[in-house]
Amino acid sequence: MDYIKEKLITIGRPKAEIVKKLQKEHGDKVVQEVTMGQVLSGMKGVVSLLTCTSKLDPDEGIRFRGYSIPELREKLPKLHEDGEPLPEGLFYLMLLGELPTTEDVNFISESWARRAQNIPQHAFDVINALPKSAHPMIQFNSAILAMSTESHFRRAYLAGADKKDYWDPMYEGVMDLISRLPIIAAYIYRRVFYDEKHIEMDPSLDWAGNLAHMMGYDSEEVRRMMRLYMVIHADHEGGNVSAHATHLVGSALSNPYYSFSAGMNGLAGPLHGMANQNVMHWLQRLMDELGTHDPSTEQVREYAKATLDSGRVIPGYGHAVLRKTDPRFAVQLDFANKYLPEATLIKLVKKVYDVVPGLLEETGKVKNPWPNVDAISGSLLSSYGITEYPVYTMLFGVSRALGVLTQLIWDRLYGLPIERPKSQNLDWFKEKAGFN
Ligand code: NMX
Ligand code: MLT
Repeated sequence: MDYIKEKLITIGRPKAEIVKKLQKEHGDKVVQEVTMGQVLSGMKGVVSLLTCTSKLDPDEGIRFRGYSIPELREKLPKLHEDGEPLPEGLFYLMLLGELPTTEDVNFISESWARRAQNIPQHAFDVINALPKSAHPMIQFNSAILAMSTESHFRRAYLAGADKKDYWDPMYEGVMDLISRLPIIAAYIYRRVFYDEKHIEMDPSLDWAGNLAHMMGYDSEEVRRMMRLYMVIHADHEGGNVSAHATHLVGSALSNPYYSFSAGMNGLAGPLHGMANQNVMHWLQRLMDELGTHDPSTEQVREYAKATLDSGRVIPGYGHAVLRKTDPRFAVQLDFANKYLPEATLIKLVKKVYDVVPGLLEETGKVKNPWPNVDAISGSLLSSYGITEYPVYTMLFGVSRALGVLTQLIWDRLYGLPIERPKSQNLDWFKEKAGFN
């Protein structure tokens, strides 16, 4: 057993005991009152999930095991003094709840590079069977499902593994799956946009650096940006659509490939991860319609207003939980101000930031008028030469695997049961409201 697994089980067993004790001895404690409004507006604010990897505060934003994004940038191991933290370190932190050393990060990096070697050929065959015009998320998800033939978890379950040991094959599957996602994503990218001229992985590189390399970007600048992108998209507590869907499907003891695939189907929705692509279409259309890359603030305001007047959302703005500017937006803006102060798209993003919150506030209904992570991420990628918008959500997905799959290991460590909330029909709600 590798030392990460040993640590995990040492930390995990007592916590699993606590969960059992809470269920058994405190099962009748009332957690909160739930209103009809909450149920009918997407269960907002209803505490119904146990998640340990990260926690979201409406004003402050995300904390991973207690650490904010600026703290992670300071404390997680990096390859270079002025670089960005390695996602391997964030994975370690989310899994074990403690900051990793450089040796821990190297161990994970090497383990992922080794595990990445064994992708079954049929995963690539499945991708190749799809038309190149199929959205990268379709290709990505098909490959994820195809790789489930390799599931350790499924094999262990069929072999009659003890329930308390489920976390172990889950860990193995999660490590395999995470290690392979950059290869799959880069393969799809090069297939669709670079005439199938694929680039081999370089096992000496880190996980995010390798993704940039296999996509065809070998400068240290792009690798640095990719490390940041992979860290900030990794997790957003348990209730977001991709995390919740992964967790829900996992609760049926579906293997990590099935579970993550469910999460990725959710991420592909325009109100969730696909918003990063839609922001770029929205900005592109703005520039095309106005015939300039440098519109005036007034022109941006009119364009945004026309979007709202036609009953559409402004992508990249608003959030189901956040009530302030997303710190993931802020950190990308900082990064862009430092490394890309003259980039046209970043200047445009700033103009949009100047006018859209005010317009959304004027609608009187938008709960959070501030930008979310997607308002700038595509412009950052594009400014570094990764201009193919349809791959942006897939890159989000590669990163999101770190958080949601770590939580899946913990779900099995905790021994969480199948999830099955209660539903009611409209008459029941009418009766509750006292309708005749
Ligand atoms: N532009 C226009 N209208 C909006 C926006 C926006 N950006 N955000 C919210 N609204 C509307 C929303 O459609 C709803 O309208 P109605 O009552 O007519 O149905 C009203 O404001 C109230 O919605 P909220 O309670 O503020 O937001 P909710 O929690 O329902 O939805 C989002 C949250 C994120 C889905 C929503 O803000 C949105 O659609 N944003 C644009 C898409 C986006 O950027 N998604 C990415 C989120 C982050 N991620 O990566 O997942
Ligand atoms: C996310 O990163 O998952 C999004 O910001 C959506 C959410 O948290 O609901």
